[in-house]
Amino acid sequence: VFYQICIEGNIASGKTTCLDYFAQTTSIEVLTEPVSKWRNVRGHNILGLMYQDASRWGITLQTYIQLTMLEQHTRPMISSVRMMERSIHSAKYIFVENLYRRSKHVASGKMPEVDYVVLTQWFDWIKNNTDVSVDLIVYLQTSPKVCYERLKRRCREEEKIIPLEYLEAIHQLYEEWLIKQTLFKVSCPVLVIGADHDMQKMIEKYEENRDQILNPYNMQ
Ligand code: DTP
Repeated sequence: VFYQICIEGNIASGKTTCLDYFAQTTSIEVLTEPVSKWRNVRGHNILGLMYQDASRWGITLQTYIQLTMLEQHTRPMISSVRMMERSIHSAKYIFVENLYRRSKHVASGKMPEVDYVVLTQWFDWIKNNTDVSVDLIVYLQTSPKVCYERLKRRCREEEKIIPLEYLEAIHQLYEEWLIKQTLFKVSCPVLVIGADHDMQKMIEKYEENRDQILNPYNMQ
């Protein structure tokens, strides 16, 4: 039996710390988000381009992210448990949705309907014809303000122009998807971990939740 666990949460919610903890203290397979690929597609930084001009580059980035996520989900398992950072599901249900939806938030309503429809048809085809299923979602729940502070501190070049409103919009969608469960169907258990704390406290939380995370069927 294979378990696939996805770590989900806002930008700078601490997913990397979580993945590092499990990579260092267990023998499970840990896949980090292929963000370096998005920053260098034969020399093109499409993540940076998207942050500068979401209307022009949204579809380009999302098409590519969908491909890199599909690669991650369908890669042969090398151990019985695999943990990955985000998923093809959050790429679509959170980030594509945010680009497409019209709201007061920055970067919302920036994707033309036709781009959204084409991406959705690709996504639906992938879901129906390949196995991108997940056994457990671990949701690192943060407040957007805390993420904003962390983002400013880490100073990643592309992210300098991200306003608080963007993190609030992403947060809202995550809450609708995984807590209220009104956005899209969630077909696996969700473990929510409050993640506004410092690193030391977060490690303690991962220790506390370790067995439950590593054996998702415990949750049902
Ligand atoms: P953490 O701080 O939680 O460890 P991170 O290093 O911030 O995680 P992210 O998962 O937030 O890593 O992703 C890195 C960057 O890519 C960040 O600027 C958000 C952006 N990003 C991720 N997925 C998408 C997507 N589908 N569409 C647009 N941008 C995305």
